Amino acid sequence: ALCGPHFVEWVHKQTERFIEKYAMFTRDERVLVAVSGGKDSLALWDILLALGYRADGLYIGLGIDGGLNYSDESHRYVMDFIGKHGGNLTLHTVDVAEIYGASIPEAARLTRRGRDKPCSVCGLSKRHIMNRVARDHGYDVLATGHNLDDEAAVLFGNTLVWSMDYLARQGPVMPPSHPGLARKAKPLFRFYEREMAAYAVVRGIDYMYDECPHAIGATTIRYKELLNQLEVASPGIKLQFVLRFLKARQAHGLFAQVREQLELHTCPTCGQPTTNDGVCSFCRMWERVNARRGERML
Ligand code: Q46
Ligand code: ZN
Repeated sequence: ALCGPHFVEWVHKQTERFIEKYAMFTRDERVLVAVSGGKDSLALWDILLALGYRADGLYIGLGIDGGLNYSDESHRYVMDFIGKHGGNLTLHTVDVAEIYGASIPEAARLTRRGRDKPCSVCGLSKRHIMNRVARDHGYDVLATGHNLDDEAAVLFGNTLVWSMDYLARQGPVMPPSHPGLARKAKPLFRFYEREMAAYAVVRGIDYMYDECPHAIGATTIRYKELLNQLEVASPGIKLQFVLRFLKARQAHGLFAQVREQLELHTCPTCGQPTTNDGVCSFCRMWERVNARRGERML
């Protein structure tokens, strides 16, 4: 119902309100925005810059092609965004193959973890890299562009199987799980996906329109479709689902015990937190990948 300029103003005001309401970060803190080249992460970076936050970017090159040249194209959109902002934004770029020895699809092929899909190798690696870059460069906060549709779908999935660990941790802002790590924040978690798409269009942000080729058939996408059907019948249901969960958890201390019981150790190889008693899953996986690569080269 708003014209372009008023819609942009509304998005900025709302984001500022969410950042303050959920105590995500302040203007003095340094924020690292994980940018994938998609609409949500680029919109988030754009909004934070417009609001005067100290926001830098992080792009992770996963080496995914899938017939779309997916990773290279995504990177091009990120560079295009930086160019449109005058070229003087700070972007940290991590090329997975260059640093760890194999692209995500290659690593997935070399481990049992990714026999069907590279997503578990990918998720594990992205989480580790985001934590590492934020820690190594002294960022206070790691911000991601998750929107309401993402949050509702993940909550739906976690609720269906009563995944206590995840239900205990899902939220718009999560304190650091370990000394030296950054806080995690999702400033867009109350915006619908279509609102972010509209924001990108109105602001002239070009973005990678295609989903990652490995996202096809993902359970989260099925949950999103289901929730969209529910939303048509009961407008506002997604927002209620997420907000009432957060309220109930806070008011009744739900899952507090699960959070307290979650024992984290420090990985002796990389120093990041892990539930393993020893080397973390990320380091183990890459050790295995590189051992297999070594065997193949012999
Ligand atoms: S990027 Fe990676 Fe996603 Fe592609 S391989 Fe799967 S997890 S679908 S968010
Ligand atoms: Zn480790």
